[in-house]
Amino acid sequence: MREKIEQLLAEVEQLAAKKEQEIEEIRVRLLGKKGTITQLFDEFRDVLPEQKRELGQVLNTLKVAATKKIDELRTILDESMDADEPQYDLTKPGDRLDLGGRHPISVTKAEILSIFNKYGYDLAEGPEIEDDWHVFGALNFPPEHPARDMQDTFFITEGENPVLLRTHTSSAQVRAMETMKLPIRIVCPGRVFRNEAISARAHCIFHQVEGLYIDKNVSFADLKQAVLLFAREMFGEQAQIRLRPSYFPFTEPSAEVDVSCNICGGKGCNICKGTGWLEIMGCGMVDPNVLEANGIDSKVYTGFAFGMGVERIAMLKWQVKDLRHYFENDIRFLREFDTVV
Ligand code: 2U9
Repeated sequence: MREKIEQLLAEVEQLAAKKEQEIEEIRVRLLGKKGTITQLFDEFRDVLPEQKRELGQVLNTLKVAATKKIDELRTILDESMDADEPQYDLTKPGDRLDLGGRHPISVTKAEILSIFNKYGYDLAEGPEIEDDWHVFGALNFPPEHPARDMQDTFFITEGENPVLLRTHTSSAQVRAMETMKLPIRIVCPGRVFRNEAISARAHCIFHQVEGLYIDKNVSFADLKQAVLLFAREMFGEQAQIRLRPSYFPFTEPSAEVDVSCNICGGKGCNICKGTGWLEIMGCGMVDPNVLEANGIDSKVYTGFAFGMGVERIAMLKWQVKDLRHYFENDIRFLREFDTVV
């Protein structure tokens, strides 16, 4: 045993290592549970009592020497690492990558567009910065209409035909009427701007999708069918709709569309405020004044139009109670949706 201890002492003296992994291997080989030195301590139990004192001393010397050597090797390695290039531990697990995902408003907008695309609607887009004619004039807004007021609209310039931020995507539909040949069947998505106080139900910036269909013999029944098909694709096969009379300058007759509440199935709950119905959009037959203002003969052509707020549709679909969540981009909120990885 003594010979073995002396041999190991000499070996310990010569130990060298270039990597942390090599040092760890040395430690395990000598001092680990089944290490050579640990085994010598096991064998020491069977040594004759008269040899115990002397052998015990050298065995302890060996253990101390090995421990000291391993510490030394670590210090040398640490110092060399500080001086050299940074060392990389390729065995370390990688950092978690937070991949981005699509915002729930983008997902909802894409879903709305894909439904109408399936029914033959083309995509049409227009500028966010517009003039008075495309936002109001061509859409039958009388000069004294409140939307033309500074209180309701963000104006960039003043004067005869002011420059302003569009308050609806109808302006993009006006531009489409200027350039496209009839019949027209389009959907216009985009951001719109209204001079409103921000609350749980309103924001000064929001997203709309509007639709327009102009052809010969387009009727209110066609409009009702288009709205019903959309409601069923968006809210489920069981969805019912109802139309309530309304007023917009650009449509006559006009209606607000409600869908049967997808939470209580129409029985009445706190989401639908006990009514069984949720308002999803507005619609109507394009006012003949609008057709004429855009060079379309209203005796030959008729059309329907509809408009919806994307945030509102997304709130109803996912039961989000406060619109402001969509603008704050809190990752905890966004992760609630399947759209963020
Ligand atoms: C043209 C002619 C008519 C678009 C329409 C609505 C009804 C409507 C609102 C829904 C909620 C706006 O986002 S909201 O506040 N919109 O109710 N929009 S019909 O009518 C048009 C568009 C273009 C040439």
